[in-house]
Amino acid sequence: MNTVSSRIHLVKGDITRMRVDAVVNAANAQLNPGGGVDGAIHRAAGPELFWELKRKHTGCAPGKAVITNGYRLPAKYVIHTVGPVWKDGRHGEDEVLASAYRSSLELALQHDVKSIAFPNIGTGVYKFPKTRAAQIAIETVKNFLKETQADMEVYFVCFDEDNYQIYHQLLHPFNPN
Ligand code: AR6
Repeated sequence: MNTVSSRIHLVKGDITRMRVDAVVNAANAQLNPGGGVDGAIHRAAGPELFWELKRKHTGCAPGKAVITNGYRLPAKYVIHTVGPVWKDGRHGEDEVLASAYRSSLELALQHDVKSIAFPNIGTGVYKFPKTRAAQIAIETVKNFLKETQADMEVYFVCFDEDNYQIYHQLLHPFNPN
């Protein structure tokens, strides 16, 4: 079994292009198509994604996750999770963000997902501070892989340069860019 760190990968780019078993979507609690990564995933997957979501779910609470097919995406599944709307950090935002990552990983494991790609949940429209979000994301994924010994490759896909630099610092502190 590989070490936990060797199963965590950093990618800069567009998550809709990822050839993985599952991509994670940063959705809203109504599961309505929005902007950011959510809009990109819906556009790339096609309308069937929205129809399946609406057929099966009325919504998704912050910190929880639901799964659909990936349709026109290279990924077999989309796992839709809802991050916290940032207020001031004293309204349970950290816990909800950790729970969004954890719920997504649990759902992935139940569906025998061997590779999963995460966007930087909460750090766009929902305004979660990027460094704090990255620390929570990495810690939650590491703990999950350690605890479950899941045979899963995890990709952090950073779309913006700021997030990419932050993740690079945290994951590869001794490698210059
Ligand atoms: N691939 C990977 N990451 C992306 C892409 C992409 N194609 N496009 C944007 N990002 P956001 P949130 C990054 O706003 O903060 C939506 O309207 C982006 O750079 O998508 O959780 C939903 O419907 C940022 O780092 O999600 C909700 O209403 C990250 O994705 C709300 O936004 C997350 O930014 C959720 O807000």
